Amino acid sequence: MAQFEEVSQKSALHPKPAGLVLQYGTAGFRTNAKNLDHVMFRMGLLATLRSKNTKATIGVMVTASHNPEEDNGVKLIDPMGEMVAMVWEGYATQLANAEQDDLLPALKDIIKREAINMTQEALLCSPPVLSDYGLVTTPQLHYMVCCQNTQGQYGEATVEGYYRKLSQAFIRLTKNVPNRTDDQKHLCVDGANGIGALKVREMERHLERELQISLFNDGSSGKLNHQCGADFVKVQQKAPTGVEMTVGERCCSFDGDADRIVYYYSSSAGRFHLLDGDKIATLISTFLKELLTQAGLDLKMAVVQTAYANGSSTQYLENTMKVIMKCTKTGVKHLHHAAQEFDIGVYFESNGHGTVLFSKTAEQKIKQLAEDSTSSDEKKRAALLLQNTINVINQTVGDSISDMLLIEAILAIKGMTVQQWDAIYSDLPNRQLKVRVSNPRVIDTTDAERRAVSPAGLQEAIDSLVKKYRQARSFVRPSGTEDVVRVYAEAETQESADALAHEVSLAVY
Ligand code: 16G
Ligand code: ZN
Repeated sequence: MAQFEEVSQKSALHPKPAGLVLQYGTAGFRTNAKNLDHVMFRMGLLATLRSKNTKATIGVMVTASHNPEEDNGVKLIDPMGEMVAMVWEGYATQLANAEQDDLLPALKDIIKREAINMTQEALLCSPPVLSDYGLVTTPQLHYMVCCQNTQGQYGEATVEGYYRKLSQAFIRLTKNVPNRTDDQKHLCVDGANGIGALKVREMERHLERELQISLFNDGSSGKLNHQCGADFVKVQQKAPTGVEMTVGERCCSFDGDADRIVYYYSSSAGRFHLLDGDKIATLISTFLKELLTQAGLDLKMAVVQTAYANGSSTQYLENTMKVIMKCTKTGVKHLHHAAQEFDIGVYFESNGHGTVLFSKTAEQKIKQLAEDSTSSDEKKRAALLLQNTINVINQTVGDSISDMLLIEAILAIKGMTVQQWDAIYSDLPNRQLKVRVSNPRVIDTTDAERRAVSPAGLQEAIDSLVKKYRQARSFVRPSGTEDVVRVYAEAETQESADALAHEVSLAVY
């Protein structure tokens, strides 16, 4: 067929570097930008096939998220705004690694396996190609793909539509909160010198001064993700450079493509306080649980975390808040799928990636109650708050801007300071290390990455090290984005957590 010949000719213009082998990892392909030309071309092909296969619009996001500036990445977004289905990740790896002569057979193999009708029209939306949305954040693209495929039911499939939907909900949530001071309306944002900086400025114009942002690391001078951004703050447990923090002031950091957020402040003693994804999940689930009780709605809510969740957060949510807790493997797709099992699924990774999912039933029950003229004022108020909460949330994926608006609204409604939020529970001191070994994948894990099943003897070694410390826990897992093994340890004191992490990393060699 002529179309295959054309693919072959065009592909020769985007040659694969000899010997290069890449993998569609936890969140797509990600490596030095100079090695990605052939991958970008081939992901265009794969996205076309996926679109024909699903008869829906597919998203192609070009970003390296929180990686250094010289890196780039690409990932595909499925029709409902979700990460592309697992079996297609395998196809992506296959296509990316095919030598020029093997490309057509690889394409034909996918077409055959998925029984794709090649006469079916393909629809794509992506920043730099085809239906071109220009520069947008990762979650904005997820949102627009979902809107496009639900005929606008989820919202209008434009960036403006996104701003309008989220800002209206935020204003409804906050406008009638009495006595909000200027301090409460003010927030410092570290844009990681990424796209989120540009977009949060655009969003701010829609917020009618209900939120006033001091924006730092806005991309005008600093380097992307360099000494700043959510990943830097979380891993280093310190403030980003470029942010002028005053004591006690609420600050947050986005990552490079604005799908993660962490909050922090510094105390008068100069101590840095981090409020990560676990604290965010706690704040949001507590708020939702209170509203469900007030509304008298019997909906099943769960919080989904990963092995990295601080032990104190799990303990607090499970034992004090009596919330259903789930633990999954690292990577948004795993948390997202687990959260879909409930009426309301709150999911967050400690690194600040997360959102809330509402089932159709939950949304309907909330809507019914909000419109029911016979229900009490208290119930109605709770139902309206829940409705606006749903609209401020980007349910397709974790979203720095949307999460920020939700958190700001909750703090406003509850009249809570960042210090009060922080005091809900105290984090157990913890340490993360990475270990370079010749083949990280010899480590195989089970129980949502909390236990190692191979190599033999490793888990027993970890168990006996953990026993030496109080309130201790540790696990190891191969990274899905770097060629390293990650080690996590937590314990009663920072010294113990540091020592345990160090000892476990020695056991990995
Ligand atoms: C990717 C994942 C993130 C995960 C991280 C783990 C998405 C969108 N992003 O950034 O959720 O926490 O990888 O990296 O899924 P690691 O495997 O190197 O520890
Ligand atoms: Zn990201």
